[in-house]
Formats: sequence, C-alpha cells, structure tokens
Amino acid sequence: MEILRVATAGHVDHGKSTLLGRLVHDCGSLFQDQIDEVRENYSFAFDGLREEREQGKTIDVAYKFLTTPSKRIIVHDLPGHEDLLSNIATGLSVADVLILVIDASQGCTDLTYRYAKLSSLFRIEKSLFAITKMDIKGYSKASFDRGVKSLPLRGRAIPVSAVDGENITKPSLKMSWYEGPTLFEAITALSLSQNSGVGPVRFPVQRVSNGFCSGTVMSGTIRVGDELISYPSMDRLRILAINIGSKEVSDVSSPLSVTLVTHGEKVEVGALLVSPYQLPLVSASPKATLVTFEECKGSLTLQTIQGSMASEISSGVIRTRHPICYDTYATSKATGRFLLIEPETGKTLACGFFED
Ligand SMILES: Nc1nc2c(ncn2[C@@H]2O[C@H](COP(=O)(O)OP(=O)(O)O)[C@@H](O)[C@H]2O)c(=O)[nH]1
Ligand SMILES: [Mg+2]
Repeated sequence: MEILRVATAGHVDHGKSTLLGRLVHDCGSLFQDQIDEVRENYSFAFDGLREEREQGKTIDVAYKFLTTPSKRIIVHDLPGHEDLLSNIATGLSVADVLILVIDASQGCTDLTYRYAKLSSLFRIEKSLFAITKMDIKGYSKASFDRGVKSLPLRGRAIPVSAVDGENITKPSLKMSWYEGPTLFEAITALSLSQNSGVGPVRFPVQRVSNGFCSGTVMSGTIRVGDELISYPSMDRLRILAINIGSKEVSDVSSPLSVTLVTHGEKVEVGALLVSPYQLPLVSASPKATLVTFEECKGSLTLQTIQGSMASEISSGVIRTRHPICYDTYATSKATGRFLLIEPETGKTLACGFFED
C-alpha cells in the first residue's frame, strides 16, 4: 500500500490546524471521545498540548492517519511561527505532499512565500493549495481567484471552509462555481514518482556481530546474492541472507530495519554499505545549502556564504575534519541531508542539503 506523508504550511492563524482537524474528522479517523472534543474546535485534533490550546497556536509537529483503499495517508500539522523553524523543518523533511494553507481574507503573506521556498528546498514532490475560510468571504469566486493569483508555486488550488466543512470531503453546494475535486479527493489522487525501494543502495551499519550487521535500509533495494561495498574501508562483501526480525526474506527495500548476513571482510559499526554501481560522494569540503535555526557562533566553518535567499537560507562549502560519505539531496534524500548540532549545548543549529 502506498504511503503518502502530507504536511501543512502557511502563515500563523491562516487555519492549518483547523483544516487538518476537519479533514481527519470528516474522514472518520477519530475515536468517539476525540470527536466530541474536536467538534468544539477542530484544531484540537492536532493541538493536543495544553500550551497549544491555551495559546491557540501549534508548537509541536503532530500527526494522524487516514486510510483509503489504496493509500495510507499520514498528515502532519506544522507550526507557522517563525521561531519554531526547527519544528517546521522536521515536518517538511518527512513530507511528500505540502498543503499550503491560505486565508481567503488575507491572501499570501511573506511568511507563506518563505514556507513555499523552504518546501522547494526540501524538494517536496507535490503541492496543493487550500484557500480556506471561504465562509468569511461569502464563498465568492472573486476572492478565490485573488488568492490563486498570489500563489508562489504551481499546483491545484481548492476553495474550502474548515469551519463549515465545505470541499473538505464533501463537494460544496455553496461554491457550485468550483468544479474541481475536494481536498480529500485531491490528496488521494496524488501519486509519487519516488516510491520506497527506489534509488541507490545506502545502508548505514548500526550493529555488528559475527557476520551479521543490522541497521535501516535508507534507500534502494538489497537482494540476497548482491555484492556491496563498505565505506570507508572499500571492502567488498556479499549478502548471504536477509532477516527481518526472525523472518528470512529474499530482498528488502527502504525504509526497513533488517539484519544482513554477510560474507567477506569484517564490517565495522558506522560503515556505510552501498551498491558498487552507484557510489556515494566522499569529501572533506562538501557543498551544501543550509537552513539555520539558531545564530551560529563561529564554530561552524562555513567558507563562502553566498546567494542568500533569505536570512536563514545560505549556501556554501562545509569543512569537515575527516572526509565524509554523502549523496546530493537530489540523488538520495536520506543520505543527502544533515543536521548541524552544537556539541556543548546539544542544540540543533541548522539543517542542510548536500549539493553538486
Ligand atoms: N471562519 C473561519 N474561521 C476559521 C476557519 N479555519 C480556521 N479558522 C479560525 O482561524 C483561527 C486560526 O486557526 P488555526 O487552525 O489555529 O490556524 P493555524 O495557526 O494556521 O494552525 C482560529 O480562530 C480558527 O477558528 C474557517 O474555515 N472559517
Ligand atoms: Mg496550528
């Protein structure tokens, strides 16, 4: 079954949490006790923390599941506040589909454009636009058209009202001028080009004992009989068997945790097993784009910061003490991105994407 990870983005208070709350409610994905609570305020389906409800804002990344006959859909509600950029980036990093939420009475704002820019950096494959709070604008086509004109990216735009439940799962009679799908239909109609198991084999080794090595297949498909190369030693080894728990399988695709039974040189913890046909890049000065969350105190040795798109986005060369093994983000999302963490405080300063 195809898995689709959907995230919202957009200006604070434009209605992201309410929209997703209404969506999971109307899809019948909530339990009875949640339904009673959510009918008071649909954003409560996602804003579960007391702090979030009292302040009326999303802080944490929350998610819920929708199941359709052909897809399992995971919807993530992201905060909109700029000071929660690291939470926003966490959510965007796992999303395949972005719903950019725009309040019909406000239109796109600078913040909307910034989140659209971020989502293109994260290479989110598909975007949908929900022009919401159409009830406030009397469900007028002119205000929907104005919203559509201001959109920063191309994609399908849907006029909705989360409070009234118009065009969420039921086609709206109040907007008979709109002939497109509901939000739910538009999400379920999407299909991704990069499904699991596609891409170069990348297997970071997490545990080793006597010819067994365990870890998660980050990208690609590993089959019994395959020959893999272990970085950085460059030793070759052959896959004799693959175990998922106690079950033996003939192949395994990302993103699954497995134990590989290998023949050849001893593999070390921290090694990266790769396919000999698609080798990773190795360098101590990789090029990258960085999204910074915290002010960096010079401990980052960023060399040439140039082409800054916004204050928090920069690109340049990173110097590492030893050569590292990586892929460009375009080749492999899983091994093409990284976090920069300040060792003294454990704070995440930035996330980055390796470039060519
Ligand atoms: N009239 C109207 N109000 C809405 C709608 N969707 C959200 N709101 C209100 O807009 C405010 C912000 O909603 P929320 O979902 O918390 O926004 P978020 O910050 O983007 O998650 C709340 O007061 C909601 O009740 C809608 O479709 N119609
Ligand atoms: Mg919210």
